[in-house]
Amino acid sequence: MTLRKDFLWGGAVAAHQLEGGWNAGGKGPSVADVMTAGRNGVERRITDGVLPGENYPNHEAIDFYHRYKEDVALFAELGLNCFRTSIAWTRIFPNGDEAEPNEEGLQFYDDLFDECLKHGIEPVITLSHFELPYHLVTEYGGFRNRKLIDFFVHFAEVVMERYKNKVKYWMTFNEINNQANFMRDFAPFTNSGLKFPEGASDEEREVIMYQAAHYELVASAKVVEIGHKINPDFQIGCMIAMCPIYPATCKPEDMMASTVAMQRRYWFADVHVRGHYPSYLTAYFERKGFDLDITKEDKELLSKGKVDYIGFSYYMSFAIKDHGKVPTFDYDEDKDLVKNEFVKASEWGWQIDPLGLRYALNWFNERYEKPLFIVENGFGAVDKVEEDGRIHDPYRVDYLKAHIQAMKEAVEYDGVDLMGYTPWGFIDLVSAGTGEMKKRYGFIYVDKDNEGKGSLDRSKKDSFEWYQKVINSNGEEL
Ligand code: BGP
Repeated sequence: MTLRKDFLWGGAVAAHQLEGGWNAGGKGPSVADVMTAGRNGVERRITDGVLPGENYPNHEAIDFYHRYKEDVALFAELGLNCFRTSIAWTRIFPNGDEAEPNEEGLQFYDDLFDECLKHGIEPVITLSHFELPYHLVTEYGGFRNRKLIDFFVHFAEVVMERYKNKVKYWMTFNEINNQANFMRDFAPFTNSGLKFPEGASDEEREVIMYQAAHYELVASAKVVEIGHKINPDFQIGCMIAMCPIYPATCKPEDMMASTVAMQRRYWFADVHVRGHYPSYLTAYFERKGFDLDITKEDKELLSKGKVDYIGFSYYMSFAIKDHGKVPTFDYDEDKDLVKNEFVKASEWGWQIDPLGLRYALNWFNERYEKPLFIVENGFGAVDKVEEDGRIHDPYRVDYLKAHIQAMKEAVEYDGVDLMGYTPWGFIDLVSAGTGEMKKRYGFIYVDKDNEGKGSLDRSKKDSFEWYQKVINSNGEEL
């Protein structure tokens, strides 16, 4: 069995990581706009508003906001038939809680989607990709507040109605499950906008996180339901960050630790897909005595708003060892995750494991029997412009080739129903984790360094022609 004839070959980005124009066209500040660049091992910081003299890499990013026409032409030359991006919530609702949308923001995405469609490129849209309006954090405390459900649903309804004839594929919250691993004061990888009270215990943080996650899941379910009414052809998915967690050895305790660790990270998908909380999580809430605001109406909404497909990112796998106690949700991931000696890692310590992608596809397929969509995969590396003025990036091609091979095996041998593949950051952009430009994923080089200097000119890396060939042959030629 080969890949579907209508396989979605694309590339993935997020508005805040490439658009720039952070206050253009009536846009308000998002969480990403008040986040500094991390450098040399220093983590990114979320500041209280935009402070003079600080470096905010997302403000200009790669200036896609002003250059999208030329860029989309390049995407077409690359051969993409789809383009995954997000709609910056703050372009449409600058503060997030307004009743009326900002027409200039809506127009920008109309123009962008028209440009894509003109070139035969289908937009695939994430509604929230780590870019919550900053006002919703300062005024409401982010998604720990139930009011955020209505704000998000209103935003989603406005854009789904507006683009109902231009966009068919949607995803609600990018990597919704990341928040289970970012219960620190610093949370660049979530959509929740949570600030934890100083000195909060682990348990207090957990309660805040579970509550926020619940409101997001309810908001997502509502959007699925409303979206299907707006256009019954809509395909609305969730988006899960998938890093399989293998047992470090075949010791039974390691195996059980792996099972529980997988539950702790991936229960979000259970709710999105099955429309209810899994027993292992309700048992945990009961055991802990967590008093969460989960109403009967919420449960009904969850059961009505099941997703059509599962979108997920895959970059790496982990391994876990037994920690001498009965494995439960409150294990310490930082201590219990161990290096996997069978795989190599990137410069940023991300373990490279192509077979893990086949494993992940099988895990989702066995558990849910739903169409799957790999909406992020890629290799962050430092690129060097060689004397001939080009970037030769065989390391990137090697990584992607091996992953596409594994994905094809999952289709051919395991019968997985796979909709498409959109490698992450196919045009260089600002790294979400570090805020740097030097961690690059692209087939298209953008001339901008870590200090923000450069012409912003675009050029092709060797991987550009390679991916072109892959798409042209529908994955036959790698
Ligand atoms: C995912 C995010 C993306 C992207 C990617 C790579 O978690 O959905 O936004 O940035 O990771 O991460 P980084 O930019 O830190 O290399």
